[in-house]
Amino acid sequence: MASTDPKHSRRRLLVGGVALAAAGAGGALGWQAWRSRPAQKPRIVLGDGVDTPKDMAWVPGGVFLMGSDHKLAYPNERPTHDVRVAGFWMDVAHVTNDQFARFVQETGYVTTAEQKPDWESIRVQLPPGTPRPPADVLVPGAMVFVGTDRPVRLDDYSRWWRYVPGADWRHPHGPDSSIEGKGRHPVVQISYPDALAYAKWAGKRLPTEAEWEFAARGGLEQATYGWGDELLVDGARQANYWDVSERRFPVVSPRAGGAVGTLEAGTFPPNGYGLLDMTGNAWQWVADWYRADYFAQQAKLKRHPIDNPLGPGESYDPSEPGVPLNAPKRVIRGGSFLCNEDYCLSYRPSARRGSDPYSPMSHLGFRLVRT
Ligand SMILES: [Cu+2]
Repeated sequence: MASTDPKHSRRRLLVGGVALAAAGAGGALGWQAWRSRPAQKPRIVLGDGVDTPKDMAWVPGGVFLMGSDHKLAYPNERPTHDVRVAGFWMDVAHVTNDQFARFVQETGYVTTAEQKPDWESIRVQLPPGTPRPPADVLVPGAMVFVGTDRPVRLDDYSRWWRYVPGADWRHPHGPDSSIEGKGRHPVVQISYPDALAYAKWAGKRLPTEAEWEFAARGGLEQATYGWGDELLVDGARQANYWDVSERRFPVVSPRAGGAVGTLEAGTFPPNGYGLLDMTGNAWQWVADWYRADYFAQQAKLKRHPIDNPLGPGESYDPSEPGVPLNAPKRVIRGGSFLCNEDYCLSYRPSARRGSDPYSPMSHLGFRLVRT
């Protein structure tokens, strides 16, 4: 991409700057998401790569209302409760294909998707007593969003998700796909252990769920979206999600517009802390175990705000029939290019889901923090 591309120069300004006043940057570049709440306008502070970490933004921490009681909120986001997080640095964008390639080059790391699946990690996600499948079924691969060629009932995601042998981070949609030209896209097909391995190499860590939500809110208390209460800003989309006004989910026929996927970081404006794609584009692993009722438990605690919560001690998810309630799941946040109003409205800062830590997916990546 030419360096004169406005997306690029915008991004360079972002990561090159040390401290951009949000008002100045917003006005000059047309990012005006915070205009409606001037009192909460945070200052964007970006690492300079000298005294402070490169390509990371400072998230100041503080007390905030975690979760949501909004009409769009799912039960697992309820109720709101006071949480305090300490300040931290956070990656401005998802870890990209280029960055992950450097890690693999230096360490020789082999991701979960590239290895023969481990029966033990599969077994715990299945009803007790499920027989071990024949060995030739357990081949390296990953879950790929394949979509449908016509509208379908949205009650069974196996209509649009498939286990594809040979899918991995270099071939996110299967062996015939590639990441050529996608160096600055989020790396996907990353398991939770893959994210941890990268984090160790990079000297960073996954955010806690509370840190992630504090960061995703961009300084806006209880706004519906990361940029405010309205989906569109001056008629423009603010994130990479599935727009049901353009096409039915999950139809990917050529007539409907063909394949969907991740977009390069910087396609949409940053949030109040200078973070890109905190919602939409690709889901992000966070550190915590997932419990659907965790927020309800937290809200019942006597002392608020709750200081730097680290999540529950084990998983609980009643939302997937056939999967044991306590099957291990980690929290994923932010939603993806697939999220939409008709099926899973997860490009909201409070939206949360549990995901099998050993199951890489074509809509799931990560970003890291440092304290
Ligand atoms: Cu979704």
